[in-house]
Amino acid sequence: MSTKLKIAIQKSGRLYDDSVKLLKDCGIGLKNGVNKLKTEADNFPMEIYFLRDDDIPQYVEDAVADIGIVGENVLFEKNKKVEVVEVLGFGKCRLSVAVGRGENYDGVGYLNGKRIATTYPSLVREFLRKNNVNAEIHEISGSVEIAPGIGLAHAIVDLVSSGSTLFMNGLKEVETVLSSQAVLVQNPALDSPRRMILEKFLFRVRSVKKARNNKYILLNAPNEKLSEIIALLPGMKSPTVLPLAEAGWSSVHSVLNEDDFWDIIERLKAAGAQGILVVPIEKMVI
Ligand code: PRT
Ligand code: ZN
Repeated sequence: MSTKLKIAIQKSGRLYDDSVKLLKDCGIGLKNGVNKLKTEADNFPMEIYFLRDDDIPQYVEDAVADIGIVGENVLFEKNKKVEVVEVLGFGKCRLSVAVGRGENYDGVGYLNGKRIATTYPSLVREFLRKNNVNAEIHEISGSVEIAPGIGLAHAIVDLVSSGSTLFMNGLKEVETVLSSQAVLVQNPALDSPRRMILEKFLFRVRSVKKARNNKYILLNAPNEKLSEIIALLPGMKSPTVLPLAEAGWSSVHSVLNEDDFWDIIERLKAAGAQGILVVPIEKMVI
């Protein structure tokens, strides 16, 4: 049997859809097997294991899986011997300290002598140590946000994305312990056939990430404005300029980064660009 790279992804939950979508965008389709623990890729030497996110760092350390997709929050809490190969840009959240909305929070010193409920004891211990705070950590396994309301703790450390869970429980976010997103991790001791498959996979992941961060833009411009408009467009090399059927006009094609997208669009319009079309890019290979 030829070598396959084993990847662990979350079985169900917040990282599942984005993990499967990433594989799909990399051209890796999953066989619809009846076995829910693992499946094979259709057209790539890869086996996919579906696991609880908390177990993924350990499985990768133990080489049960060669690579895995997991949130940095879980990765740093578990502190296993795995290497981060790529940040993936999804599953973004913050691990934050929250206290009752009515509390007079005046900095980390507030936490001295307090009791903090969390499912992330290691990260909280590290945070308290760095900030010279002496507080009691109370580890619980879930529903951390209700701890202050039932008198179990004065503060909590939990994941936050929109903030609505904290709000609904009468809490306010006061410190960020960690900003987190999903990352691809690997076992540090992959053999060379597996490393080669990982390189192939990573090449695709990076192309997909680039494409997600960029848009293809087409616009029409009067020729006398061309140099001003071209100066606004970074592009991969320089923009493509094609003459339109109407004399004195050209069509300009380029690639724009998501970060400065709106800013550049406004400046293009101001410079005389018309009929601006923006289209998603499926893959971007540089
Ligand atoms: O079953 P399994 O153990 O695999 O799943 P799980 O229940 O432990 O994890 P899951 O699916 O909830 O989250 C998986 C990963 O998604 C986390 O480890 C994070 O890396 C990432 N992630 C991103 C989040 C959130 N955003 C998030 N908002 N994980 C959890 N939350 C929870 C948070 O704990 C709180 O209860 O959502 C609530 C807060 O959300 P807001 O929007 O109200 O602020
Ligand atoms: Zn979990």
